Amino acid sequence: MKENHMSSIEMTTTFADQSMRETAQAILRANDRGGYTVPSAKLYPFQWNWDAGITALGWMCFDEARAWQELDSLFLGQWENGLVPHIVFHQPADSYFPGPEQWGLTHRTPPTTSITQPPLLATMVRLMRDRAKDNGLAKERIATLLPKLIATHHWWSRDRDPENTGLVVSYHPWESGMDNSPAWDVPLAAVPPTQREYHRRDTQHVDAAQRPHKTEYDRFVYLLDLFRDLKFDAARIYAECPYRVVDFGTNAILLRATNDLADLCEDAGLPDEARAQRARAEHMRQAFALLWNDDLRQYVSLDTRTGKQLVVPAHATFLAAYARVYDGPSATQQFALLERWIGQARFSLASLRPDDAAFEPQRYWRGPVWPHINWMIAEGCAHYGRNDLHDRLCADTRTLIAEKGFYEYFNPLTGEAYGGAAFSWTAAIILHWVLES
Ligand code: 9WN
Repeated sequence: MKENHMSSIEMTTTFADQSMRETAQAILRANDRGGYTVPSAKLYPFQWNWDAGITALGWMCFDEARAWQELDSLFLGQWENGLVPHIVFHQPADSYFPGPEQWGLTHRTPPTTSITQPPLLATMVRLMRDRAKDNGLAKERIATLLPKLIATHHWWSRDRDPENTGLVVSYHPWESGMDNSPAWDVPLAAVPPTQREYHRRDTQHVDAAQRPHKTEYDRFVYLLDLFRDLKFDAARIYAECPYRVVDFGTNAILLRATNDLADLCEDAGLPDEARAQRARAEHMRQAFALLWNDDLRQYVSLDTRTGKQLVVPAHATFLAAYARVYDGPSATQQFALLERWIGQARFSLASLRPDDAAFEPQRYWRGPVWPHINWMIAEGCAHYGRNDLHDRLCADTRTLIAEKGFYEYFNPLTGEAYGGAAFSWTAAIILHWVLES
């Protein structure tokens, strides 16, 4: 008689997976504020742009209607010019600085910030479409979302690349989503510190050693006041903002999203728009040559105020795989670099190369492992046939979260968990990626 017995190892894995799945779903439900998800209850009590995109992927694994709603909620904050803000303040909360009253935009409904975040939404929509079981619902939701996505991409080209260089600029480190990366140290030093008093809230929730320094916050605040003083005028900000950086991560994410948007447009019977997006993607891809650094043998960001590259070994370089920019030889060389980087810490992937002098394994974007970036880089590795690297990133992500909890980021040397607990995109990454791999 043939029986379908699981081995004890398989059973343990299955139970562990089941419990991770249940925890991840429970976190998303607990962070749901009625149509949008907060990244972490106290630390980040509003809806964030790129968090929403990744969190929607997580919802998609068990509640498709709710997943689409996440994006609909985010787009309630979209500006008339196409900008999708970095935070949408759907409801008040006093546990975060800078809250809605700080940005000069409380007249908007809902209030928002005046900056944006890495533009991954078109890619998320495409992945959601590919995963959808309810194809009718997906088609209907995409029909509503598509004009909004197109408007965002036009805004990026028009407002953030007014000289048509093929590369878009960021005006605030928060726009990179990698807020205090050592890559921003030099351009941020050119920003004057604010002279006004302000009261940070993040260090009430998280140990200050895991967060940016006051010198950085003084400049973060100066910049947000500047945007309000310049009346959010794109041309004036381009001309006057002291911080104007081509962030490699943002550009790689935008390149990928532009190609995904073109595919969505083709599907929707918009061939002219699809063609325009593909042409833009090709223009971007060619411009990436300016971001290659021969000493580090990796991609870096560029300070457009000085024309100088920001020569810092940040892990954003590996988003080039997610953006599909490698040819054969560069893929081989970059994956060899990735292997060496992985070899320098117990858990991958450190956000800064661990042998760099600026490496701090506990401080935010200056060393720690971030689960959602692991997924994006691993996705790129798998695309180029490097399933070994994909699997290593995935296994480390699983171990860190299984052993330490659903935290915001982790120490690559010790595995210690940091930042916000019960974190939404960490839960989403477990559902969308780790449990599916
Ligand atoms: C500022 C919400 C956001 C993420 C960013 C992450 C952190 C905010 C902060 O949290 O940034 O936007 O106050 O530190 O750096 O990537 O989107 O999770």
